[in-house]
Amino acid sequence: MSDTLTSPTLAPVPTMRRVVTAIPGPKSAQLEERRRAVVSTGVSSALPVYIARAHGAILVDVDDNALLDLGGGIGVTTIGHTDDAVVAAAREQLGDVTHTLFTITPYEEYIRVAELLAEHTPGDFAKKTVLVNSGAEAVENGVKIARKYTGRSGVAVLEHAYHGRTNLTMAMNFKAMPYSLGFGPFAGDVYRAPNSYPLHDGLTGEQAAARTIAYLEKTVGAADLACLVVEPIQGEGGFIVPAAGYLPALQEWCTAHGIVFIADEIQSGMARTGRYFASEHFGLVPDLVLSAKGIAGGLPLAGVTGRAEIMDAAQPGGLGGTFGGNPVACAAAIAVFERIESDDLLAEATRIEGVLVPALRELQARFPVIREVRGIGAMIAIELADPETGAPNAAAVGSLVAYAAQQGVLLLSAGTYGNVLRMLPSLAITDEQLHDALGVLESGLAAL
Ligand code: PLZ
Repeated sequence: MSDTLTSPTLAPVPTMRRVVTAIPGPKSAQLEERRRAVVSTGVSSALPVYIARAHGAILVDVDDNALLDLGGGIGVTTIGHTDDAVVAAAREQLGDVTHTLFTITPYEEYIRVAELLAEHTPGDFAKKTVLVNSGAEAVENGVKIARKYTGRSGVAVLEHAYHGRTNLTMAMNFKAMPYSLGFGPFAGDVYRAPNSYPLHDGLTGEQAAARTIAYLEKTVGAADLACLVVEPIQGEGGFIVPAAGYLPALQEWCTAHGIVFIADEIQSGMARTGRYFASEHFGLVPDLVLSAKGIAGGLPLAGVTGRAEIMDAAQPGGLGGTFGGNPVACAAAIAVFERIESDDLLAEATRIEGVLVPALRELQARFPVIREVRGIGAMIAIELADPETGAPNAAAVGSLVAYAAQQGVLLLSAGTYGNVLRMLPSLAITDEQLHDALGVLESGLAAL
C-alpha cells in the first residue's frame, strides 16, 4: 500500500498516523493563544490541535502531525474527509450557483435531496422534506410541524437524550452541564421520561417501554402530547442501544394516541450503522425522521422528512430560512447518497463493527474496567466503570482519550457521566487503521 493518498484539493495526506511534535505542537499552541483572545470561551475544543488538511480517516495538523480520526467530527464525515466525489460535486455547484434562497427562487438540487430522503428513510408512503442548516434546527422544525399537525403542545423526550443547543433543544437535553446551565428560561411543555438502558436498568424492552409510557401517561397524558422524540441509538448519552422491543412498543403507543413519533437520526443515521437509518435495525417506521451530520459529507445540511400529511400541516411560509438547503450543501448530499449506493458503503459500517466489536470484547476480558462493549456498525462504544464499586469511571475515559491523543489517535468521550468512550470512524477507515487504533487503546488500558 502506498503511504500517501492524494487529496484532490491539497497536498498529500498520509494514510497512517504520524506524530512529529508534542500534541498539541508549537504551531497549534500559537493558534490557541490567538484563539483565547478572540473566540468565546463558551466554545471549547476537545483537542486543541489545529487541522490544516484531511482525507479519508486522517487529519493533518498545522505541525504536520497526522491524526487517525475515530470521531469524524462527531459522525459527520461518515464517508471520509474530503471525499473526492463530494469535493468535486460541491466545487462544481459553487461555480454554478452558490445561493438563491429556495423560498425566493428554487433549484433542482433541493428537490433531489428530498427525493433521496423520501426513498431512503423507512416507510413506504408519500413523504416530504424541509431542509435546514443544523441538527438542532431539524429538531426544532420537527417539533413545530408535529405541534401544528396535532394541535397539541407537549413534547416527550427520554433521559440521556441530546438534541441541540437552541432554546427548545436545550430544554430537551438530559444534561444541564454544559448545555443549559444558566441559559434559561427554557421552553416549556417538554417532558422527560425514563429510557431503556439495558446495562443499568436490567429491564426487557417490554418492561422499559411500559415504564416510559406509564411515566408519560401519569405526568402529561397522551392527549396533550404532540410528539415523542427519540434517538434510536442515543449518541451523546453514550451510544445506548435500547433493549429489543422497546422502541416498537413506544411507536405503537404513539400511533394509538395520535402522537407523532419522531426519530432523531442526526448521529445514528446516514449509513452510520450499516443501514441508512438506525431505525431500520429496530423495525421502526417513524412518522418523521431528522437527519443532519453525515448527510452532506461535512457541509452544513439537515432535514426533516416524513409522512406527507404531517409535513404539509405547516402553512406556506411557515418553514424555511435563509441558508436552509443551500445548493452547495445539497450537491454534496447528492454525492454522498451516490457514493453510498455505488460503493456499497452500508457494508463498510458492518465491516467496521466486525473488526471493532470482537477486538473490544477481547480487551474487556483482560481489562475489567470495561463494563460493556456496545453499538451497531460504525457506532461502537465501551462503558467504563470501577471494577470494584461499579461507579462510572470518567477518569479512565479521560486518561484513555488523552493517552490516545498523544499517540496520534483521536477518540471521543460520551455519556451522561462521561464514562463512555465512543468510536464513530468514517466508513473509509481501513482495517489496518482500525487495528492500529485498537493497539493504541490496548496500551492506554495497560497504562491506566
Ligand atoms: N441530535 C442526536 O447528536 C449533535 C453535538 C456536538 P447540531 N450532536 C453533537 C456538540 O458538542 O455540539 C446532535 C445529535 C443529535 C441533535 C444534535 C444537534 O445537531 O447540528 O449540532 O445542531
